[in-house]
Amino acid sequence: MRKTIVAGVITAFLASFAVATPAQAGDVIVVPRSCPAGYFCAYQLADFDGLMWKWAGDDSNWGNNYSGGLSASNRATSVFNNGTPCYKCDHVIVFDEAGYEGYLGWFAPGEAVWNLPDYQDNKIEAHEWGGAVG
Ligand SMILES: [Ca+2]
Ligand SMILES: [Ca+2]
Repeated sequence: MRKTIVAGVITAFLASFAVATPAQAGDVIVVPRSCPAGYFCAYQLADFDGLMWKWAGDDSNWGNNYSGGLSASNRATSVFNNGTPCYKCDHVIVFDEAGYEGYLGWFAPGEAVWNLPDYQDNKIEAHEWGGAVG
């Protein structure tokens, strides 16, 4: 009986830990249906929430792309690459500054990041489609 109680406590502890832990590789992320096929979408808040900006092509300056009266520049906290698979043109490369300056990384086709890491969060100001970098 005592062993059963201890096991129950451990299970409860692990369950609470799992809930508090951010999404990890292998977790199922429910990608946003609001992002049309063929588009790269950026969201104002984590978990694909808040305002959304979307692009089918490249954009060297997010400063003139508005949603809800706000430009996309330095506002993306989650992103979804819903691009159509194609050779060396389905990855989204993102930049810290307009004019494709300040490389920040890339997102593979189908990749959905529900909460960008600090070095990308609220920093993206331009993107272009291409192949994987590095
Ligand atoms: Ca633009
Ligand atoms: Ca920036």
